Amino acid sequence: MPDLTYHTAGESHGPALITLIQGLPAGVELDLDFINTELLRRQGGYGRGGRQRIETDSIEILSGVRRGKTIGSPLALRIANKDSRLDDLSRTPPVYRPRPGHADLAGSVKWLTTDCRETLERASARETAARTAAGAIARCLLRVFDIEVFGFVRSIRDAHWDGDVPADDWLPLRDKRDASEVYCPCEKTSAAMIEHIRQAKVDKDTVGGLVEAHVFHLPIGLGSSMDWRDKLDSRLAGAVMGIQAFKAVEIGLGKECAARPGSQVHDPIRFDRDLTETPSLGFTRDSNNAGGLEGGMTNGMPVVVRGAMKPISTLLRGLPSVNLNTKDPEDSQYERSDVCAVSAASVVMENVVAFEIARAMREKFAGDSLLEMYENHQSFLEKARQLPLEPPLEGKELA
Ligand code: EPS
Repeated sequence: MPDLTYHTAGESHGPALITLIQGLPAGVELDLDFINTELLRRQGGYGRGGRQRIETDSIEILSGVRRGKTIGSPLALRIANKDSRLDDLSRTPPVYRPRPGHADLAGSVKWLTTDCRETLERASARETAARTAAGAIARCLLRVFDIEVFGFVRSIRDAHWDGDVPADDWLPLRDKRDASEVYCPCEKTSAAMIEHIRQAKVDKDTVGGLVEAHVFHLPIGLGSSMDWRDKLDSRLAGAVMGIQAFKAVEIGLGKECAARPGSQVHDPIRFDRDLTETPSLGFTRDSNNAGGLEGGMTNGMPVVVRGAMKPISTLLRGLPSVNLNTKDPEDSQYERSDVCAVSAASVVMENVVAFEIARAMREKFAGDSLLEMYENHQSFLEKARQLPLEPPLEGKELA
């Protein structure tokens, strides 16, 4: 079974971020403009700090690609850090006063140091550029199967957009999102979100929010119910919780399920013969409370994942803390940071979700080349459309 995986390396102020992807089939055409546009979007969003004015993130491919297409070998890429100064003690001094909410305290104790910088350089959300690149590359593969991912900001503090994302008409929402400084598809809610961020800046505070990703045109049966490790919802949750500063993940209706009776949670199943040629094979639902996943497998409805990002833990005004060398009470140290990075997080989530979907597609359809994978996909859909493949066994003599 080909396992599509990736690793990242790199510190926030080291020379570069590195992504290593393994398990891509040969023949995937990389759309560099698309990948770099995702990196640019990740750098944006109202409320970002000074770092983004220094960097212009773009990928340099080091291996795995020939003439613009993957060749089946490990794909390595590099994103340069223009603000590279990790060893310059005057510009990148030690940090002795840990920030509540950041990795500083736990990491310093874990790695037996009082200099939080040893931890924070890697814990920094700068690393999400490397993950965004991995996801954007995975999307070049997903595109061949018409699978698309749409991520946006659902809320910042109490400014919440409660609009729907219709599976058959979501593209206008993407345009609206792209016109919003905070990546929310509603102008009015965007204005309220911006006001929260502006006020937080005045108060030397920070704000968090909810981000959401929808995945369209998925075949039924990605993931598996056979082992908890293979459940796609479990893997998506892990990928999303792995994003810096995320504190909760929901699929579909999420925690709201717990407050409703079954009749108001589970999505009634229907069949529409006119839709048999679509990836849902004709199965439709009145609602999508399950968020496209039942038993850890895709069910033909869009996959809907929501993540909660806490406010950035670097506050300009500091928070009560302790000097790790003296153990005396002192406020936490300020490191250049963002007032709000929820918009950026929506891009990161969109892309890490895409990577997990691509991974599940590789598992189900395998193939060393894209052509083989594509044919496996087509042949599966064809067989699934023909169900039942054998006459039912009921009433038959089993000789
Ligand atoms: C980030 C780069 C960082 C931070 C931010 C995200 O750059 P610097 O530390 O040089 O200002 O702005 O990091 C964090 C939010 C964090 O928690 O460390 C980026 O490129 O996204």
